[in-house]
Order: sequence, then C-alpha cells, then structure tokens
Amino acid sequence: MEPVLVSLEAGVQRITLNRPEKLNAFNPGVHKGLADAMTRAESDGAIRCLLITGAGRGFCAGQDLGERDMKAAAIDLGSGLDTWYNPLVKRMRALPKPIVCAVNGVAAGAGANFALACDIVLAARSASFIQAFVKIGLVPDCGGSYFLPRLAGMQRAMALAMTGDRLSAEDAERWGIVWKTVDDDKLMAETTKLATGLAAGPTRSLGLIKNLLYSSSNNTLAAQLDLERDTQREIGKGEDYREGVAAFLENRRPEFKGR
Ligand code: T3D
Repeated sequence: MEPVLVSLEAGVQRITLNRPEKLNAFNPGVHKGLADAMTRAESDGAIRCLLITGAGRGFCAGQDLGERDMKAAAIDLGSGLDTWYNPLVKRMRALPKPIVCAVNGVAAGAGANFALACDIVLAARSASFIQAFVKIGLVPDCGGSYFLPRLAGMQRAMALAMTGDRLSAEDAERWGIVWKTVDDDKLMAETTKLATGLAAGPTRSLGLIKNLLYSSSNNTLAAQLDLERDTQREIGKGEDYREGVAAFLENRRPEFKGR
C-alpha cells in the first residue's frame, strides 16, 4: 500500500496520508511521499492548489513511535527533523500556491503541527488536536512552537504544549487554530469545493498573499507597507489583474489563468 496517495484533478493536487492502521503516523515512506508530492507541486504549473488529508479515522498521529531504536546508546532526534520535518514545513510555507488541509480525525504530535503548517485548515467536527510530545517527554516540533502561540495566543499555546490535553475541533475553531469545523460527512466535499475554487483563482495573487501574511509576523508596519507596495507593483503587471478588472467591467466571471 502506498503510504501517500497523490492525485490531480481540476488543478488540485490531493495528498492523502495512507497508513490508516497507524493513524497515518509518519515513517520514512510517508516522508518520502510528501517530499515527492512537494517537488511536483513546486514544478508543475497545472497544480494550483494542494489539498492534504488522511485516510481512515485519523488525520496523522505524528512520528511513528515504533520506528526508533530505543535500545540505541544515543538517539539523535534532531537528524529526523533536519532531514524530513523541517524541510517539509519550510517548503509548505514557501510554496507560492495555497495548501488546504482537511483534518478528518485525530491530529497528534507532529501530525497536529503538520496541519497547522497548511494555509487554510478545515476540521471534521469529530477531529481533535493533541500536542502529544510532552506525554513522551519531548517538546513540540514540526513548527508547533511557532504556529501555536501565533494562532491561539501564548497562554493557550503554553497550556496545550505543557499538558498534552486533547483540543476538540470546535474549540480549535473558536481559538482560531482552524478556519472552520464542518460535519464529518461534509468535510471532503466542503474542502474540495474550497480547493477547487482556489485552483481556479489568480494563483500568483494567492501565492503573494501567502507571502505577505506570513512575512507580517516578522515585519514592522513600515516594512510591511513597503512589501505590500512592491508586491502590488509586481502583481499589477500580471494577466490576471487585467482579466479581473475586465470581468468586473463586463459584469462576468473572471477566467484567471494563474499568470
Ligand atoms: O522520533 C522523532 O523523530 C521525534 C519527533 C517526534 C514528533 C512527534 O510527532 S512526537 C509525538 C508522537 N505521537 C504521539 O505521541 C501520539 C501517539 N498516539 C496516541 O497518543 C493515540 O494513538 C492517539 C491519541 C493519537 C489516538 O488514540 P486512539 O485511542 O484513537 O487510537 P489508538 O488505539 O491509540 O491507535 C490506533 C493504532 O494506531 C494503534 O495500533 P494497534 O494497536 O491498533 O496496532 C496504535 O498503536 C497506532 N498508533 C497511534 N499513534 C501511533 C501509532 N503507532 C505508531 N506511532 C504512533 N505515533
């Protein structure tokens, strides 16, 4: 069974974590499948949006805890982060295309933070988020210590990380950790609709919106205003801007080409 399923339809590259019997925990096969999917998303102009989800009842239970040699004299967890998790998160954030996530079930440890690395996150009502690291004597990774305080605020982030308590999808929505909670049986239809709409959108604008918003975390207002100006100057030279204005003036739907 392929550990990651990848398909392309209507400009949406769907990436499904596919180890349902292990709640889609990360192992080398999953990492390799994700890295390959990212390489394709980076280079293939036909891909204009990514949709990430999990097979079965879980989204992703984080690192496969059966994969480490716990009898080894020294275990270097940093090398797995250097090789797989950190490049993945950096590539997701740098990809100039939207990444939508459908959290279909429990998301724990690196699995929870992998979801938070996506640009727009929808969750099934029955899904939940667990910063499970502390339960096994570790600390949040896969970007969790960066995303959580920014999304939920320091107090909530600290409590989630220190207790490892389970957060329901509805509370995650209330706290701003996910965009929307939807009924389980509507999750895929709703996420696919969103992703398909984004894939038909002005892809360059969407990529630059992503860059602008993520850059704002580290910018002063003055620097951000400059970045907005430079970005608007650049995107204003594109075909999609002309098409958008023409469609408005002609009272029709725009046909964006992503250029
Ligand atoms: O090593 C490094 O590289 C360091 C990096 C670490 C990053 C991390 O992600 S650390 C955190 C790792 N994840 C966890 O600690 C979560 C472990 N899992 C759980 O706590 C629970 O499974 C859940 C709360 C997520 C779900 O509970 P529940 O009751 O719904 O399901 P379950 O029965 O526990 O799990 C179902 C099966 O999946 C079960 O297998 P079995 O008994 O049916 O054969 C279980 O062992 C397996 N499974 C779940 N999580 C993992 C896993 N197998 C391996 N690794 C897992 N992380």
